[in-house]
Amino acid sequence: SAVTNGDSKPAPKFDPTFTQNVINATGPKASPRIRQVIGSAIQHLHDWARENELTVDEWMAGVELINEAGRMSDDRRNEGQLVCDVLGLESLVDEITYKLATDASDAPTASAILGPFWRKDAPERAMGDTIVSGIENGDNTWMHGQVTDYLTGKPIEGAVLDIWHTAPNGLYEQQDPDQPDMNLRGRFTTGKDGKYELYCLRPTSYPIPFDGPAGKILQLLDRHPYRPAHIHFIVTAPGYKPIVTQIFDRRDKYITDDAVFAVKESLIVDFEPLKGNPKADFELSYDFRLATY
Ligand code: MBD
Ligand code: FE
Repeated sequence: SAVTNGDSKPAPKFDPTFTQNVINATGPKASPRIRQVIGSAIQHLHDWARENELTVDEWMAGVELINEAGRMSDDRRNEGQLVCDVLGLESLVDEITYKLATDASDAPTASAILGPFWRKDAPERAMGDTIVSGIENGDNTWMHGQVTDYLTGKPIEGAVLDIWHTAPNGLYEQQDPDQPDMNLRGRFTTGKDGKYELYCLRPTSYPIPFDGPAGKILQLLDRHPYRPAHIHFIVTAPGYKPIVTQIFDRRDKYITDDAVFAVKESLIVDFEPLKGNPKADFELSYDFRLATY
């Protein structure tokens, strides 16, 4: 019978063997993981199309969106990743990959998504240095803490803290021609005591780029593009599992409404007013706990 979307017509029946034929086309040399993951993706995609009676026009609109994400992407903008972020997919795979990290206080520091704005080769800076340059209107913050082994509590020497965050105008330096190259980024290496200290800004909430496909999805879903104020970190140390994470400002109005669903309770921090330090108006104390392999 004809396929229609009419309310009074019975739901269309589709040939149930079609999807199995597509999956069975997989050849013998496909690796077991590829066979499993892509076979499953085919099954879910087909079920999704059938359940929603997806039309050719709707499917093509999705294809255009994917193509546009590809066209927009370069080494400064990863639109494909941003599309995944607004759909919650990067946060979900983070959770799946790092399920060992829990919110318990004696667990390793929880992970959070990398996001599209990390850059390799951030400048190596001396302990106690600032990552801020050329910004007059920021809330300077003294950030400090210790990197420890989460089981023994022992300080970790030679841990590298790679940090990055946005300027008060809501832009990472690579999005903003007015910021110096590598502004608000740096790498700091701990000494014997595992301690670190640096100067950064108290960040502000900011809208993720919404002039492309990710923004289009937000608009179609009647959603806002804001992320709560956050600072990104990758913490690495010889013999330890690297941690990719972010910390979030408790007082931010988007703390319970992150456009990319990355906030975890143990990653929420308090910026405390700081007196008597000419270099900063806020203090932030945060420790990182790493697990061995
Ligand atoms: C960001 O700044 C970010 O950190 C993530 C995860 C996604 C989009 C923009
Ligand atoms: Fe970010």
